[in-house]
Amino acid sequence: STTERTFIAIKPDGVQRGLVGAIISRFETRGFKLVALKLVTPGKEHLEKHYSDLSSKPFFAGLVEYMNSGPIVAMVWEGLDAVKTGRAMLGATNPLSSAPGTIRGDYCLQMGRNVCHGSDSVESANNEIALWFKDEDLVSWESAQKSWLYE
Ligand code: YYY
Ligand code: MG
Repeated sequence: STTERTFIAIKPDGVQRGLVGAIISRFETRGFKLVALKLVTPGKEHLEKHYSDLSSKPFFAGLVEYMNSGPIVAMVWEGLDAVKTGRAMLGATNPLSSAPGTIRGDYCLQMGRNVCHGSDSVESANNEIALWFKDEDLVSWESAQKSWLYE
């Protein structure tokens, strides 16, 4: 649906490496509509919740430490098939397997420094959006591009 929403986050390495503009630009120019955006350091507990399904993995502690190492740009993007398309734009989890032209395939090398997060299903998108944003932070607006993006 054209109103599907996904949660996209630029991780601390993406912010530190000056990739905020480039990553936002990809979602903007693809045609997705920005619904919410903030720069945050949400803390360890919040990040453990965000990755709670990975809590038993050996890399979990390192992952949370990395995510807690600096500011994160948290965003909600809306548009046709936003979750699956967002994942395709990110590329594979391991940047060495990400195709050139994807965010991870263009901007990073190692799994533990893969610059960007994107929801992996509509259900997890809804959970992540609710974890990172209050309802009133989600802005309702109509893009002037709508009729040029959708028939
Ligand atoms: O959704 P995605 O970020 O592509 O991968 P997940 O399986 O959800 O893992 C989240 C995060 O954990 C991943 O972006 C890097 C890190 N990670 C890791 O460091 N080592 C692994 N073997 C798997 C994932
Ligand atoms: Mg994931």
